[in-house]
Amino acid sequence: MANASIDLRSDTVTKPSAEMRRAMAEAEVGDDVFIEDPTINKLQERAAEIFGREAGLFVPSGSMGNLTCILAQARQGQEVICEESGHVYNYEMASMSAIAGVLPRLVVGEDGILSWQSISKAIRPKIYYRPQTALIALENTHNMAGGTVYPTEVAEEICDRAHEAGIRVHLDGARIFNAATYLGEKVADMTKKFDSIQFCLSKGLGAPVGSMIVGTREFIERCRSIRKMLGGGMRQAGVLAAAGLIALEKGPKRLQIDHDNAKLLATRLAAVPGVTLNPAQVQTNIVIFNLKTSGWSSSDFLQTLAKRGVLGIPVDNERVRMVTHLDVDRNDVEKASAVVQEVLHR
Ligand code: TLP
Repeated sequence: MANASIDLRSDTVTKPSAEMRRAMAEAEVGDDVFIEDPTINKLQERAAEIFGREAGLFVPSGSMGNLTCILAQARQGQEVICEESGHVYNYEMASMSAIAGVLPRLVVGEDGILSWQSISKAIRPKIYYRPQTALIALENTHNMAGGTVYPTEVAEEICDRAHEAGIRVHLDGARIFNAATYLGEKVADMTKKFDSIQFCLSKGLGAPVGSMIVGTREFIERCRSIRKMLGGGMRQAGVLAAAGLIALEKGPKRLQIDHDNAKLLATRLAAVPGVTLNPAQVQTNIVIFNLKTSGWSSSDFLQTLAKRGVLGIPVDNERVRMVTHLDVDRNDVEKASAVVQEVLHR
């Protein structure tokens, strides 16, 4: 599998560039638990600056970033509102309940996008014998809805109204730069009302490892203790931050290429009988299509595809996800689409 030539399973599969590897080898390092790694410090300052926040914190993964923010903002027995197909609920090993002791309260979004109207119905009344809503977690872009983007005014309304109700709002912004590219807006402007933000360096931006949390200095100091509690206090992690800095500076500038490739992939796939997909709904770098009318299950289809050197992942028994990234180009997308056509119509 790993030798397949066109890997569309995720934008996490990218390999660090030669420039990143050089920077990693040459990185100035120190012990980050003593807050003495200059490269980590620089990455954290730069992330905070880009998001217009006081401080940032490097964490090993997006999952740890989300959990850290939940632990910092919700107590055991409280509720966290999240979208039904959201990552934090479906793909993070139930950490919010297993570790943070909170109850996820699910709301169904339209293409993954929640509104204040849908959220407000799930907010608990302030009665002492009912669990209390502490936090709302939004995901932008929304992964399993196919990389969909929150209009900034929708996210802002949720933040404003939540704050009026005494509820905090977390952003799982694993792919927030993809959302920014789609909207043509700055991440600082799009996210200014959120209480906490987690974004990934290791997805479309191309770093081998790592995510960032940004927020107020006080919030980040709290997160630093929680990160240590979770086992995420790292030592000479500047070797990772060196790649992260390049990802942060250069990654966002090329995301439009991934979006164009995803659109092309979607257009080609939509033309294949047996594939149900509306290319107009593809906003960023994630393409999800349905095979129901082809008679194939997603797992049989993907196994057959893998034998021909194209990889995707199943969303469920009928749906398949393919993600474009910096290690695939237009030509790869054309080839992958041709292989899909071939497999479905042998
Ligand atoms: N997503 C991965 C898989 O876990 C599905 C992927 O291939 O897309 N938030 C969102 C929205 C994510 O998509 C992911 C990873 C995470 C958080 C977690 O990041 P990591 O993998 O660094 O823990």
